[in-house]
Amino acid sequence: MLASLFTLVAAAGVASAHFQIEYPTWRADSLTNASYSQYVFPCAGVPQDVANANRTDWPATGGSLSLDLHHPWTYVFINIGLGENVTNFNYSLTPSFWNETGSGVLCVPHLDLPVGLEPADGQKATIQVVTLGESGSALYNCADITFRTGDVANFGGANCTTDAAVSYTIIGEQTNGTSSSGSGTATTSGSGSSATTGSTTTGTNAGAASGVNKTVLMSVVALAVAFMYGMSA
Ligand SMILES: [Cu+2]
Repeated sequence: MLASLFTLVAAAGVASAHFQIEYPTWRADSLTNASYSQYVFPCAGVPQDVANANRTDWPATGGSLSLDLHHPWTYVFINIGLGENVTNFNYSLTPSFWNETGSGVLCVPHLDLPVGLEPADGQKATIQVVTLGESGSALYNCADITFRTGDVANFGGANCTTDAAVSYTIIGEQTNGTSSSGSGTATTSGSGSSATTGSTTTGTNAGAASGVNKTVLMSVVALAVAFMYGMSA
């Protein structure tokens, strides 16, 4: 039983499902085009000057992000780089990364920009989404944007909904200097219900007592359960 479970986990690592950036619209479809691979850093092998590339106006104070995730769980990192042809994604929109569970749409109504990043109107940039699975191999996708200080068609509110099966927690930064490892905290969670309220969850760490080890353990259990269902379906 254990052996077959590990076989299934290994098979999931090479599945072609991967993920999609729904909003802002990704540079190009990296799922169905055989010449792209989401394993390729930094943008799935989609060149910046690809024909018919998408570029979306996005608020200069930060905006919303919608992902369609196809794996049972993943860790999510979101970075941003300035310019028209970005090679250095040196700003992080997830100073504490996300531990996401469930296959489906995850929409976050508002992502804060890092302190000190105050882009001018018309500043071009690229958002890079990195997801990481159990094997440590990462998947990449990019969405090109233009920052706008004025009105931007707001994707939040009713358009920003998260599937009921999808949720995430933010892995808290370690603040206790006396322990060297294993004492990070997962404190803030997002879900289908909270994602529609427009509340901001990025970067808040309340210092709850539950540890990372418990979070990881629960992910493993959830994964096992997901595969059990898959095997019986
Ligand atoms: Cu995949």
